[in-house]
Amino acid sequence: MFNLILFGPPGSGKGTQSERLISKYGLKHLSTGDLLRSEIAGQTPLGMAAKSFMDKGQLVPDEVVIEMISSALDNNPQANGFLFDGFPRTNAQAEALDKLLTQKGTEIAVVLALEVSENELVKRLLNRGLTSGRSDDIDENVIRARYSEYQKKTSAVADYYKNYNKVIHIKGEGDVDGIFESLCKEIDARLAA
Ligand code: B4P
Repeated sequence: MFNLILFGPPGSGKGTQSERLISKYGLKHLSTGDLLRSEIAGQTPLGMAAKSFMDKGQLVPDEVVIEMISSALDNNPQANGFLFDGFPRTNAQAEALDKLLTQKGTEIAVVLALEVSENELVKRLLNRGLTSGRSDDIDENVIRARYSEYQKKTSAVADYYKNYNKVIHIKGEGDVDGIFESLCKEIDARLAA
């Protein structure tokens, strides 16, 4: 089983690159953002609780997303491996993920961290907001709040995995194909090892 984390600030290209990576490597895509948005669309109690955080650009409480990921892992026993997109976003989530994977006799192979400047992130997300219908992409203040949450709570997750020598930094600016090639090079090297 090959498990990877696609890491980076909001708007860094995690969702965009995940789509291509799952299709090339046959991994199961687990995006906490997508899972939360589908709960919101279904107007479930979990979705309604999550929406109030997401609309302000804040992270949803750890216990909610950890429970969602735990169920998703249990519901996919046949997967060849998982691509975690937008998870973990706090050290508590990273520790919980390690435990869940250990219980299944597997682990994270690599964390690929996309690097993009704040101004470029804001530009991309405002641009996506023109068509995505996502309420958290329309207001620049909410986008900046998401970036600030990333700096306060999420960037430390890279240090958590650095302790295990699992983090590779990838330049996330430039054309989507070139970034995809850089990601594939790192994955292929680990699959061949
Ligand atoms: P997510 O759904 O994870 O959203 P994101 O970080 O904004 O998106 P992503 O990074 O995938 O976007 P992409 O770059 O592909 O999270 C939304 C919210 O959910 C969070 O704020 C939080 O409230 C909550 N949440 C989710 N997971 C959570 C967790 N684990 N714990 C707590 N809360 C959680 O796309 C951005 C745009 O850039 C697109 O328009 C794309 O076309 C464009 N783009 C991509 N690559 C490009 C490139 N190379 N050049 C130019 N544009 C590019």
